[in-house]
Amino acid sequence: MSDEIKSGADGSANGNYEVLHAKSPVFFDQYERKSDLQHQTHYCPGCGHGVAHKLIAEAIEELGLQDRTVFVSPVGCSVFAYYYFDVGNVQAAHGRAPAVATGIHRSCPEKIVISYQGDGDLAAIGTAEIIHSANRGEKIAVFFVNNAIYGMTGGQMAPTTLVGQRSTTSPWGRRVGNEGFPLHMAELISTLEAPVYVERVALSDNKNIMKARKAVRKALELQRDGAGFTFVEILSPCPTIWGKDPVEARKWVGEKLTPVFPLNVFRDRKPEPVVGAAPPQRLVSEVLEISAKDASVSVQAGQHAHHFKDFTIKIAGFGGQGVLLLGQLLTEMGMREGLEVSWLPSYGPEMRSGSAHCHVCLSKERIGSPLISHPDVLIALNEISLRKFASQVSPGGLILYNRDNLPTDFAMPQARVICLPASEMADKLGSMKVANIVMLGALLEETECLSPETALRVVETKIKKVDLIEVNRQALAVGRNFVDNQVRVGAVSQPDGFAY
Ligand SMILES: Cc1ncc(C[n+]2csc(CCOP(=O)(O)OP(=O)(O)O)c2C)c(N)n1
Ligand code: SF4
Repeated sequence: MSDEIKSGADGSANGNYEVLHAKSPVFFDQYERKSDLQHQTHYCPGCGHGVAHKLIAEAIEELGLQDRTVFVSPVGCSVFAYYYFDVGNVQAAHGRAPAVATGIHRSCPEKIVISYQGDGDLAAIGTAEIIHSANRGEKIAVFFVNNAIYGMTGGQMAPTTLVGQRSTTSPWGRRVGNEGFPLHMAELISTLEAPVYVERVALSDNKNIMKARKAVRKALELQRDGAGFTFVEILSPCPTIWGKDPVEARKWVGEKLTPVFPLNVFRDRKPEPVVGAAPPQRLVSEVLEISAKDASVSVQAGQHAHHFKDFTIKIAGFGGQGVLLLGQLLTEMGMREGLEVSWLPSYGPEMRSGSAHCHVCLSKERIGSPLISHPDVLIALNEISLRKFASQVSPGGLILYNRDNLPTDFAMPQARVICLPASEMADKLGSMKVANIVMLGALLEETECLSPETALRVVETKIKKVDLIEVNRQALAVGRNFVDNQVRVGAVSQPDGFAY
């Protein structure tokens, strides 16, 4: 990708003029996240997304906002905006970009947060999110790329599809009696009180692209000034799905889309002073209930030697066995010991009795994905989980199984197995509920992945009922002792570990 092309036969400026094509530094030099063709975008020729991206990148650059910008990309053809923009990037679930942007801006108010969305994303699945974020006056810039169709999925009807326009889901053309009228999002948003700036522009010709450029810049300027919610609707060509060449498609924006979606500044005003107090901002340590006392323990616990770069644990059982809670305890312990952590729960609609599992990563480095294919440890709280997940455990990994023995017909996996009747042990302590804490004790004793002192502290913070704290302490100790005794005594040792 060359930054500069000089005119003239000899390759240098010919004295009359010099043509410069500069790539905004807000775009990456090379699109390394793409597997091939890393010098070009994934968009079709003539697609409006590329132009909209360029206008946004230029405005970010001109306003000097690159280091402060977080770009929330949608689901749709622009799902991969993070391939291109060298800013903070988050990719939101379909339609949820304004909600994600809200969270980002509220927790990092100094950031310039962009929600970039197509018409299927914003005006169909995400109608609630856009209306409510606009109504709350969130300080985010929304760029709404309206190409009157679902591009990415092959041309289904969008809320903005024109009356009579054919799509794969309206093959005879959109009929008002059946599919209703096109939604005019800019007009809708401008009926709300909070938004400060709402404009519709079109990528139909150079003159209108220059107007779009100004609108994009203005929206970002207002974000820089902390003014409030800004919304720019960009009528945009989708040559591929419309079945037109890029030139025809651009013309179609001007001739067909613009009459239905008139270009206008619908709102441009100073924000009203906010009535009522802003919601209280609480410290993260307060929200997590980490007191000064806990913080001092976490410094001590931070001295625990972690004999791993990363350590992954899968916990599985029935809902109600404390599967998810055990995962949360481990991640909180990891956090307090200064590790990167992630916790990914998975459970059915049932609150109790259905199967549940969660993935926990503890790492000294940033975690790429919270999903674990081959855990170092499986904690199987029931037989179904053992049968389902044992084969996933990394060779040389560990399985903690909540029974005296493995099922007789169970093929030994390539992992060490410790069978401990955690539920029975918990029952003897007076509460079946602490079987998960017995397992935690066994895990800590066997792997030394985290410090038992941190475990105690976290359990004490999490358990609200004072009379339950003692039984949890005992459960932790019982789990640790079980492993300790077995190892010391040598128990029934098997060639591939100790299963008994
Ligand atoms: C929850 C969910 N529902 C549906 C889909 C399928 N889906 C992916 S993109 C898309 C529509 C995208 O259209 P639009 O927002 O107009 O963006 P464009 O591709 O035209 O830029 C749909 C329905 C999905 N990925 N997730
Ligand atoms: S399908 Fe349409 S919106 Fe998607 S990249 Fe191609 S031209 Fe752009």
